[in-house]
Amino acid sequence: ASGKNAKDMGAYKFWQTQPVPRFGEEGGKVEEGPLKMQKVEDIDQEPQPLVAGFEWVTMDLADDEDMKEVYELLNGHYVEDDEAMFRFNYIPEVLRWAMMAPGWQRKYHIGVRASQSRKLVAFISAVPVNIRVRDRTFRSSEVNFLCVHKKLRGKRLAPVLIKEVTRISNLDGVWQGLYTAGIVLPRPVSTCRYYHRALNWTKLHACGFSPLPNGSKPEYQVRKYALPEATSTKGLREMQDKDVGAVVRLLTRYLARFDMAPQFTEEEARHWFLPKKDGRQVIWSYVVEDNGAVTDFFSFFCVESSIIKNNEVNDVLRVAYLFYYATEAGLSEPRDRAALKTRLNALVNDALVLAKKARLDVFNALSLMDNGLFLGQQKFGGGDGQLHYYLFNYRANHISGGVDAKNQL
Ligand code: NHW
Repeated sequence: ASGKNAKDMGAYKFWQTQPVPRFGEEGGKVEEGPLKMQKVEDIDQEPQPLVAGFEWVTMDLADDEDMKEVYELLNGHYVEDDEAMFRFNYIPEVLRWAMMAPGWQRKYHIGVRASQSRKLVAFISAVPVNIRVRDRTFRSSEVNFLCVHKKLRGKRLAPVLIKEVTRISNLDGVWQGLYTAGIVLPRPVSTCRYYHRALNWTKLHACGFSPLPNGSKPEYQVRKYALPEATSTKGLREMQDKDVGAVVRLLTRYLARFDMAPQFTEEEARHWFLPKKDGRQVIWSYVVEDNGAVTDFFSFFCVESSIIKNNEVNDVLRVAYLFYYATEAGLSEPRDRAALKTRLNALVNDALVLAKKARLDVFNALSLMDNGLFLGQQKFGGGDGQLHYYLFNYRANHISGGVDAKNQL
């Protein structure tokens, strides 16, 4: 997607100067750890100057005016699919959820303004996250919402923004970064494929998201994706504040199965999973309670995508993304895959029912965690998109479980 031969490091004029693993070094096992060691006192106190006519700003997302500017930049210029049919529409509730997570600081909401017009023309952000890679856990900056106004593309502004979020992190003693992207950069630690499950097939078809398969009829598709009115898992209910401790413990045990995962504190779990009561709902989380014990947990969030037609936006798709989940119900031992498969299918089917009730149009999931156990059975179809996971200043052996876990899918 980047239009470059992924093997040719020389083509990455910026990335070849950064502490990231290079292509061509994939083979064999490497010792995992930071690529470059530095000291806070060696880090520049001031940002790199911008070209004439532009200046750095920190945005105040608690301020409605600043939030509106960030929203409008992203709404008009953030990620689109290859055919420019859809573009993410991160509403302020989602932006607050994503960028004001525990430990957030305003200085990580970095903008660039045109000096004369005062217009916000570029942005990058980060929140802190404790990430475990196999048996080592380290603090890192999770970088997101890198965006440059369409009229300023190709002018090497992105590297300047990336260096600035790196500098701010370094001054806080944070030396590692975590980020995902649809494009290939040096060098993914893991790669996942997107899967989609129609909830409202008629709307997905009308906007060009879901083609009518050869030989099929619209009514067959509608019937194929029909869902029950009510959930079926006994003891399933919305997650509440009193569940936070139990959910963190359950999730920590479950995520231990995987080579890379965030480590949630209770405060973080409260933020990421409990629905806020004001504004539009962003996150949905459910638990199964059995005799007073939380045995299962799942969550999904919603991000809208604008439907673009002839450069105009008239409607949005409401897209659910499967978020974290964990289960121990009915498992005689944690690696009991047959029991796990049955349970996850029941839970994810309930998640689909709940997402449909919430009037979401499509449910997305990635080829990660144990998703291979239910994607097929729950009628998810493989999409065109891939998501590459990257670590900055950390050498790690490749993490499978994504697209390369074919036996699961
Ligand atoms: S991925 C979404 C990124 N945003 C979009 O796709 C929005 C639409 N596109 C744009 O706004 C989620 C522009 O096209 C952007 C590039 C701004 C993407 N990640 O300024 P130039 C995230 O937000 C490299 C990293 O001329 P442009 C995660 C590209 O390879 N690098 O391009 C963000 C080239 O370098 P090369 C990317 O089109 C993670 C250089 O930028 C990239 O005007 C950031 C060209 O720059 C991407 N998505 O603007 C890294 N896209 O070496 C964080 C392009 O090939 C690292 N490039 O010559 C960690 C930092 C924290 C460390 C803490 C210690």
